[in-house]
Amino acid sequence: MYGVLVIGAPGSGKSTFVSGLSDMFTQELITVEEVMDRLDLGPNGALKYCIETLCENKDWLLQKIMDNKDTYIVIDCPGQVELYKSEGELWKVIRHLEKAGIRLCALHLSDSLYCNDPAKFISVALSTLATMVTMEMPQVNILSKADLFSDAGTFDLEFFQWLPDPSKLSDFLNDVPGLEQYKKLNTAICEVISSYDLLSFVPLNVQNKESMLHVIHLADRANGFSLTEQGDLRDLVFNI
Ligand SMILES: Nc1nc2c(ncn2[C@@H]2O[C@H](COP(=O)(O)OP(=O)(O)O)[C@@H](O)[C@H]2O)c(=O)[nH]1
Ligand SMILES: [Mg+2]
Repeated sequence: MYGVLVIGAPGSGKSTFVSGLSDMFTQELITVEEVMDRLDLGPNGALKYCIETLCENKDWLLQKIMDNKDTYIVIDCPGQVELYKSEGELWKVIRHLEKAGIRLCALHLSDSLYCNDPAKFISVALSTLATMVTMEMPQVNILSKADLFSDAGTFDLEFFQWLPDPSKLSDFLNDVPGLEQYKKLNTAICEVISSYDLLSFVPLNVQNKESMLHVIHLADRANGFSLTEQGDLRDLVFNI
């Protein structure tokens, strides 16, 4: 079975994207609202409690997924970045599903609004990179709400897609009065991004069918689903 995990900061457009793909919703095990009410917790504490409960019930989740064989799974994840840590509950749930043969990839959404500000974009790039490294699964990075992107800012959208030279962004930061003193730090941060050389982004506008299809196609390639439709991988190799 194949599927995608839709992740990214709150408000980045995860639920909108997921609802464009499917109209099914499962909140059978536990909900944040219920936990907030019953245990008198705030939204973040309740979310942590829910993820811990899900982790304790990962066999239940696996069974639910297996009951729907031949279904493509789309999981709308919470946006709190603290959930995406190595060996954390979500990480354990994903490893559990992978072990059972479910091939997942992550679609990481970031709001393209942040491209208009180099400091914000650097922080988006760092958190995207951190998720790639900690979650240890194929990841497609999306710049959501591309229809709202305006290139009146620093660079056009193409620059952010391939991120050829993040040090260009730190040049902008160094020009901001008061930030000169952080020049070395900014340069070092940008060097982290370029030395990993893992980041690229794909724009997404959920109102545009082609844009949605393009992102789905990339996810299918990342989790291997597209290979199943084209037959055995060895056929592909031998036919070249
Ligand atoms: N213009 C535009 N707005 C979008 C797009 N995707 C999501 N939004 C809006 O962004 C807001 C947050 O989206 P939501 O899906 O709730 O974000 P989530 O917190 O990541 O699940 C909502 O008001 C959506 O209507 C998009 O592609 N274009
Ligand atoms: Mg949401």
